[in-house]
Amino acid sequence: MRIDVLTLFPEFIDQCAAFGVVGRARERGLLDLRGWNPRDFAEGGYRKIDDRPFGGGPGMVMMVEPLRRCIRAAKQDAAAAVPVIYLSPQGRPLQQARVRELAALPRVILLCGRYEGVDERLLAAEVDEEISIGDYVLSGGELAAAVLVDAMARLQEGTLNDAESAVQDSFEDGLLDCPHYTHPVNHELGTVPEVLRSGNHAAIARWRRQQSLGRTWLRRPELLTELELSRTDRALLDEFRRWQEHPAGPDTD
Ligand code: 4HQ
Repeated sequence: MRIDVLTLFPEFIDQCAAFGVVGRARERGLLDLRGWNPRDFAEGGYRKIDDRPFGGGPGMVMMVEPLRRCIRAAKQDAAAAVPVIYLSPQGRPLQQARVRELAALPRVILLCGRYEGVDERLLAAEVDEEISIGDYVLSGGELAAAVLVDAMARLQEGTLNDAESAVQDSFEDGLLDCPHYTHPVNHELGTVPEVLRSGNHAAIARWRRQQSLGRTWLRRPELLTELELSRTDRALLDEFRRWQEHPAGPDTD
């Protein structure tokens, strides 16, 4: 997959793929990440890319033309249409389902705004989709773009090892992940649940599924309303809820 990122700070984007899973995707040739600086497409000695907002008010607005030329350059050798995505709090909140769809595309262009944002005419004419990474304010779109690059890169076929397989992740089945433990078994902060050391793979799978269901119910109940739980899942969740109400078990009340 090729991702072109338009930003006043292209070095920021280079850092995205410098290490870890995203770095590995790039090393393996599964990710082609390119930075473009709209300032390189600005005119005049000052190479001005922003100006004051009409109507007054604080801050600056990124101008149409440098961005338009930059988008044109990034699209230049594209075989087919490349979607342009603008990162902004006004966008659709990012979810794993959309990450999966975008990660399956051959190319995307990510547009990062700074200051108060981008002239609305550029957004209307050139942007296909606005995405938000959450209801908070960043000082620029770069961190949001980095989030999207990371989430798409790790889904590129051949990026994750078997051990890192994406199928078990939070959200892949609409549920939060289960708890994880490693050595030592006994620690002053607690003991590893017996079932995980039992070697009983069916019991382990059942426990993990139950923990995923239970945590989703406790922490993100709205996620459960979007799922059609199977009879088995409903039984697991009911049992979890009963434990939640009577932690020491039904015998001791
Ligand atoms: N910004 N999700 C304002 C964000 C943001 C977000 C990016 C700040 C765009 C102009 N982007 N600039 N939240 O806060 O994506």
